[in-house]
Amino acid sequence: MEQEQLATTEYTANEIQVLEGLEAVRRRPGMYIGNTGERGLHQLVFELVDNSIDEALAGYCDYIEVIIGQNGSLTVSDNGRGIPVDIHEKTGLPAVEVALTMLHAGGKFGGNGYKVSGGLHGVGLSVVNALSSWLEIKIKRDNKIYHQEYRRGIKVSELKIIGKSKTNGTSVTFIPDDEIFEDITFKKDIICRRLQELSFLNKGVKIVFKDKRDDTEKVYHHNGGIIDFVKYLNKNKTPLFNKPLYFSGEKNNVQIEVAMQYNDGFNEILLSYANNIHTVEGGSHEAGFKTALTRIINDYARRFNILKENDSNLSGDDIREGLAAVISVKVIEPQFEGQTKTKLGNSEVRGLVDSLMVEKLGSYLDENPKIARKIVDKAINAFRVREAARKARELTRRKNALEITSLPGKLADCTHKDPSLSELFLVEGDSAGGSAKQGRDRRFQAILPLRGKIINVEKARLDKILNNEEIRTIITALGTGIGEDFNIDKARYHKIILMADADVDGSHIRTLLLTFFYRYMKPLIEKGYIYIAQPPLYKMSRGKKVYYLYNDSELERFTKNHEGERWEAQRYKGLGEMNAEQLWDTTMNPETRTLLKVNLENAMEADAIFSILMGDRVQPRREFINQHAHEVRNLDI
Ligand code: 0RA
Repeated sequence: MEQEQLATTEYTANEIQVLEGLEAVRRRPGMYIGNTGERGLHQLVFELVDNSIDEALAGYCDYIEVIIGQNGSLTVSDNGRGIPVDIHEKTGLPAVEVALTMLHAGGKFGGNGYKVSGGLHGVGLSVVNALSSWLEIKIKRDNKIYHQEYRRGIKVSELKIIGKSKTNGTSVTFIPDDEIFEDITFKKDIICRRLQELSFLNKGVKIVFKDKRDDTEKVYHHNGGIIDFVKYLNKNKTPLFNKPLYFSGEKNNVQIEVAMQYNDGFNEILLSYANNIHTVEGGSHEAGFKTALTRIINDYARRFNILKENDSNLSGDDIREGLAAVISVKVIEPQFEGQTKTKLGNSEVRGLVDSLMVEKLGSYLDENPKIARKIVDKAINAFRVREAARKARELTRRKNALEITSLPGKLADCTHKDPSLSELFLVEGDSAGGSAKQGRDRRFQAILPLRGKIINVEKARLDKILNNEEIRTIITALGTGIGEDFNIDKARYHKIILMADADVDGSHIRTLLLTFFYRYMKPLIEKGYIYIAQPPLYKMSRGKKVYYLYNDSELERFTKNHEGERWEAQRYKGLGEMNAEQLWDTTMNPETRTLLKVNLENAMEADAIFSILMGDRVQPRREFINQHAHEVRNLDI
């Protein structure tokens, strides 16, 4: 009797613990997945994919399938060992049930855990379960198929055997909870971009994506791993040599991989990853790579007398001009630091990457003197051009000083001088510029109309870029200087708002400006000073009632809600079609407008896309635009 009661109490305690755990996730989803918007929604998918990738890293899985169902569900399947189903001693429940219902369970079952892990370290499954209105799991193991279903994290069936199977694997299908997420529509391009990245980072793993909503399918499979990644980054460029350099090794339990290839352009693309997580803010692995590369190339140039005794050393920037590189490390206990937790902190990694580079790049250069020579010559050329650009810049600066650093005539400045309160609108076209000047609140809003051609910074060097009229006007208006002289403390505005038409030309100008800021004034993006204005696409009016609609889904909703009523619809083709008052009401008034903040991550992610859209080889660009024509409006944000 006593024993029975004890058992009941224990069971209840367990159950309470489960409910409390999942309730915590449901009450504060942001703590577990960041937010409940588009990002958080897709984080659920990535948590599941990470689990399967972990199984692949452990060496038991080489196939992952991600399927968006017709009903908006999402399935992640793999051919790993299958999540264990045996009874977990402490709870008396099947291990898989523990993984699905208890926070911090999963991942490391009985010491069989993985060496390295990204994501939430195995808490992912229970978080996805807690935030799903429905979830089903199928496990193939021990020649059987097991099955269980959940609603909002609570089981609605016991784990049951529903069939036989000769193969092993795990398959999870879920529908995100519409009580939690603002919108539960999965976005194909967000998912595919990450799957492609994972397939580069985990060579040999085949990742298949299927979208049953429109019957499309993509296969990501790279036996070349990050070598293929680098080739992809250079896809529309002209490489200096055919095969990317590739170095890998394991040191002190840290797995290190580096792939790099130069192109004949001037930009640097360096992507670093720790445990499959994109370390946007860099960290010890990136620092080790950069310092080692600079030192090794300088040593080589001196050893072969390409740099003479009196020559100064080549700088890191010179040596990385035209470089596309990917660094991927896998660390047992990664420490992520920095504002966005995307900076690798483990300090020992720096030296490990450095010594791998010395070993491998050092001997590579000795064995491939022709390629070594090309790399050194490229850096020396970069050094000379940089010197010339610096002189040109000094000239411009002196010229500016003579002009008493006067602000550009086209700029309608604001009266406030406090940058933290001031906004600068960069407006496409004179007519919209005119309306913006009339409509603005002149106390804190400045207007700079852009009319001339903005130079494509992807194709030109700094000295040439600085000769472009529009770019110079922008630099002067911002007050920050540029490149090495850039000083964010001198920014005259803390909101810089790009305001362009919602058409092809507008998106072209937006892309050019974003590329320019990204390449030469990156701190503006890092600090969150750059915004994109959101002008309405439609005006609906009926008598005195007026509504502005900002995208097609708003139009769809509006049409549904006002069926049978007679509304007059106007589609705005450009900002110029709005008068000053309308422009203020819809796009400029801080009380009513919406602005899109540009962050480094979306700018970074867009990087390969920037290059494809802006780069110098025309053919891949055409292919890209044809393929993605319908998405291009979103891509340049
Ligand atoms: C722990 C132990 C074992 C497998 C897994 C976890 C596992 C988890 C997931 C999540 C998605 N796919 C997965 N595949 C495997 C296996 C233990 C054993 O068989 O010895």
